[in-house]
Amino acid sequence: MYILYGGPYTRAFIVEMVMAEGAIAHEVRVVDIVAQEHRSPDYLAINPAGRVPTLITPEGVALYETPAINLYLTERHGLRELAPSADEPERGPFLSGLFYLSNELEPILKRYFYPHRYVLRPEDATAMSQHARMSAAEPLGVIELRLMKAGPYHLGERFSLVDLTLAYWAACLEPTDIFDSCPAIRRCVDLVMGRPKLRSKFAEIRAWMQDYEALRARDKHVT
Ligand SMILES: N[C@@H](CCC(=O)N[C@@H](CS)C(=O)NCC(=O)O)C(=O)O
Repeated sequence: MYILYGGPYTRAFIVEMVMAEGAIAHEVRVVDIVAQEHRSPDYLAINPAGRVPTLITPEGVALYETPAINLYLTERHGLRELAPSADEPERGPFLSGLFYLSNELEPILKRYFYPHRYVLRPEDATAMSQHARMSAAEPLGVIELRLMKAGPYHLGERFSLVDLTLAYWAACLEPTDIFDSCPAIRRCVDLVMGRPKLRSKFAEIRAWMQDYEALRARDKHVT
């Protein structure tokens, strides 16, 4: 049985959605990042990076880095619908799309959600968050162009893990107007959010994002 260290406010939900799509049995152990549980000695012994998620395989190996965990699961469980295999022509664009999200978009979102970590003076945190919000427009613009050209999904008519990952970030950013000028992204995300196996997961994300925004309004230094 897999053990997924994750829970609310974290991208462990992307892994949970892969598990849901593939009907993969697993146990979730909640790591409350607001309560700093990801920095506890017990959790650091499992993942010294102090980041969530961590997946423990049935063999007891600890895996980290969300796209790596997801690729591992899709390959191990033959989830061809989520990830084209190496002999399919879509494999290259699939990997490019997935790595683009993790290398270009996600670091900017770190600055958006945790601005206090990137400034020398606490009073600059709001400006850092606003700057990150503006910077996100660049990679989102690239994704928008790709989807306009080849959509509705990253791989045309074929849904994949890239779209699921994008939809997770879209759900986290829903309280902002960031997608107002990205109709192709909106369309892709709406299609993903409407998938029967994922609907309830996105409802959960929306609910905890409301709590998270309320926490951030009270304390900009959440985590
Ligand atoms: N590159 C890692 C990043 C993991 C990550 O930053 N997770 C967030 C939750 S979404 C986290 O652990 N935040 C707590 C912190 O940064 O202190 C991945 O893709 O899994």
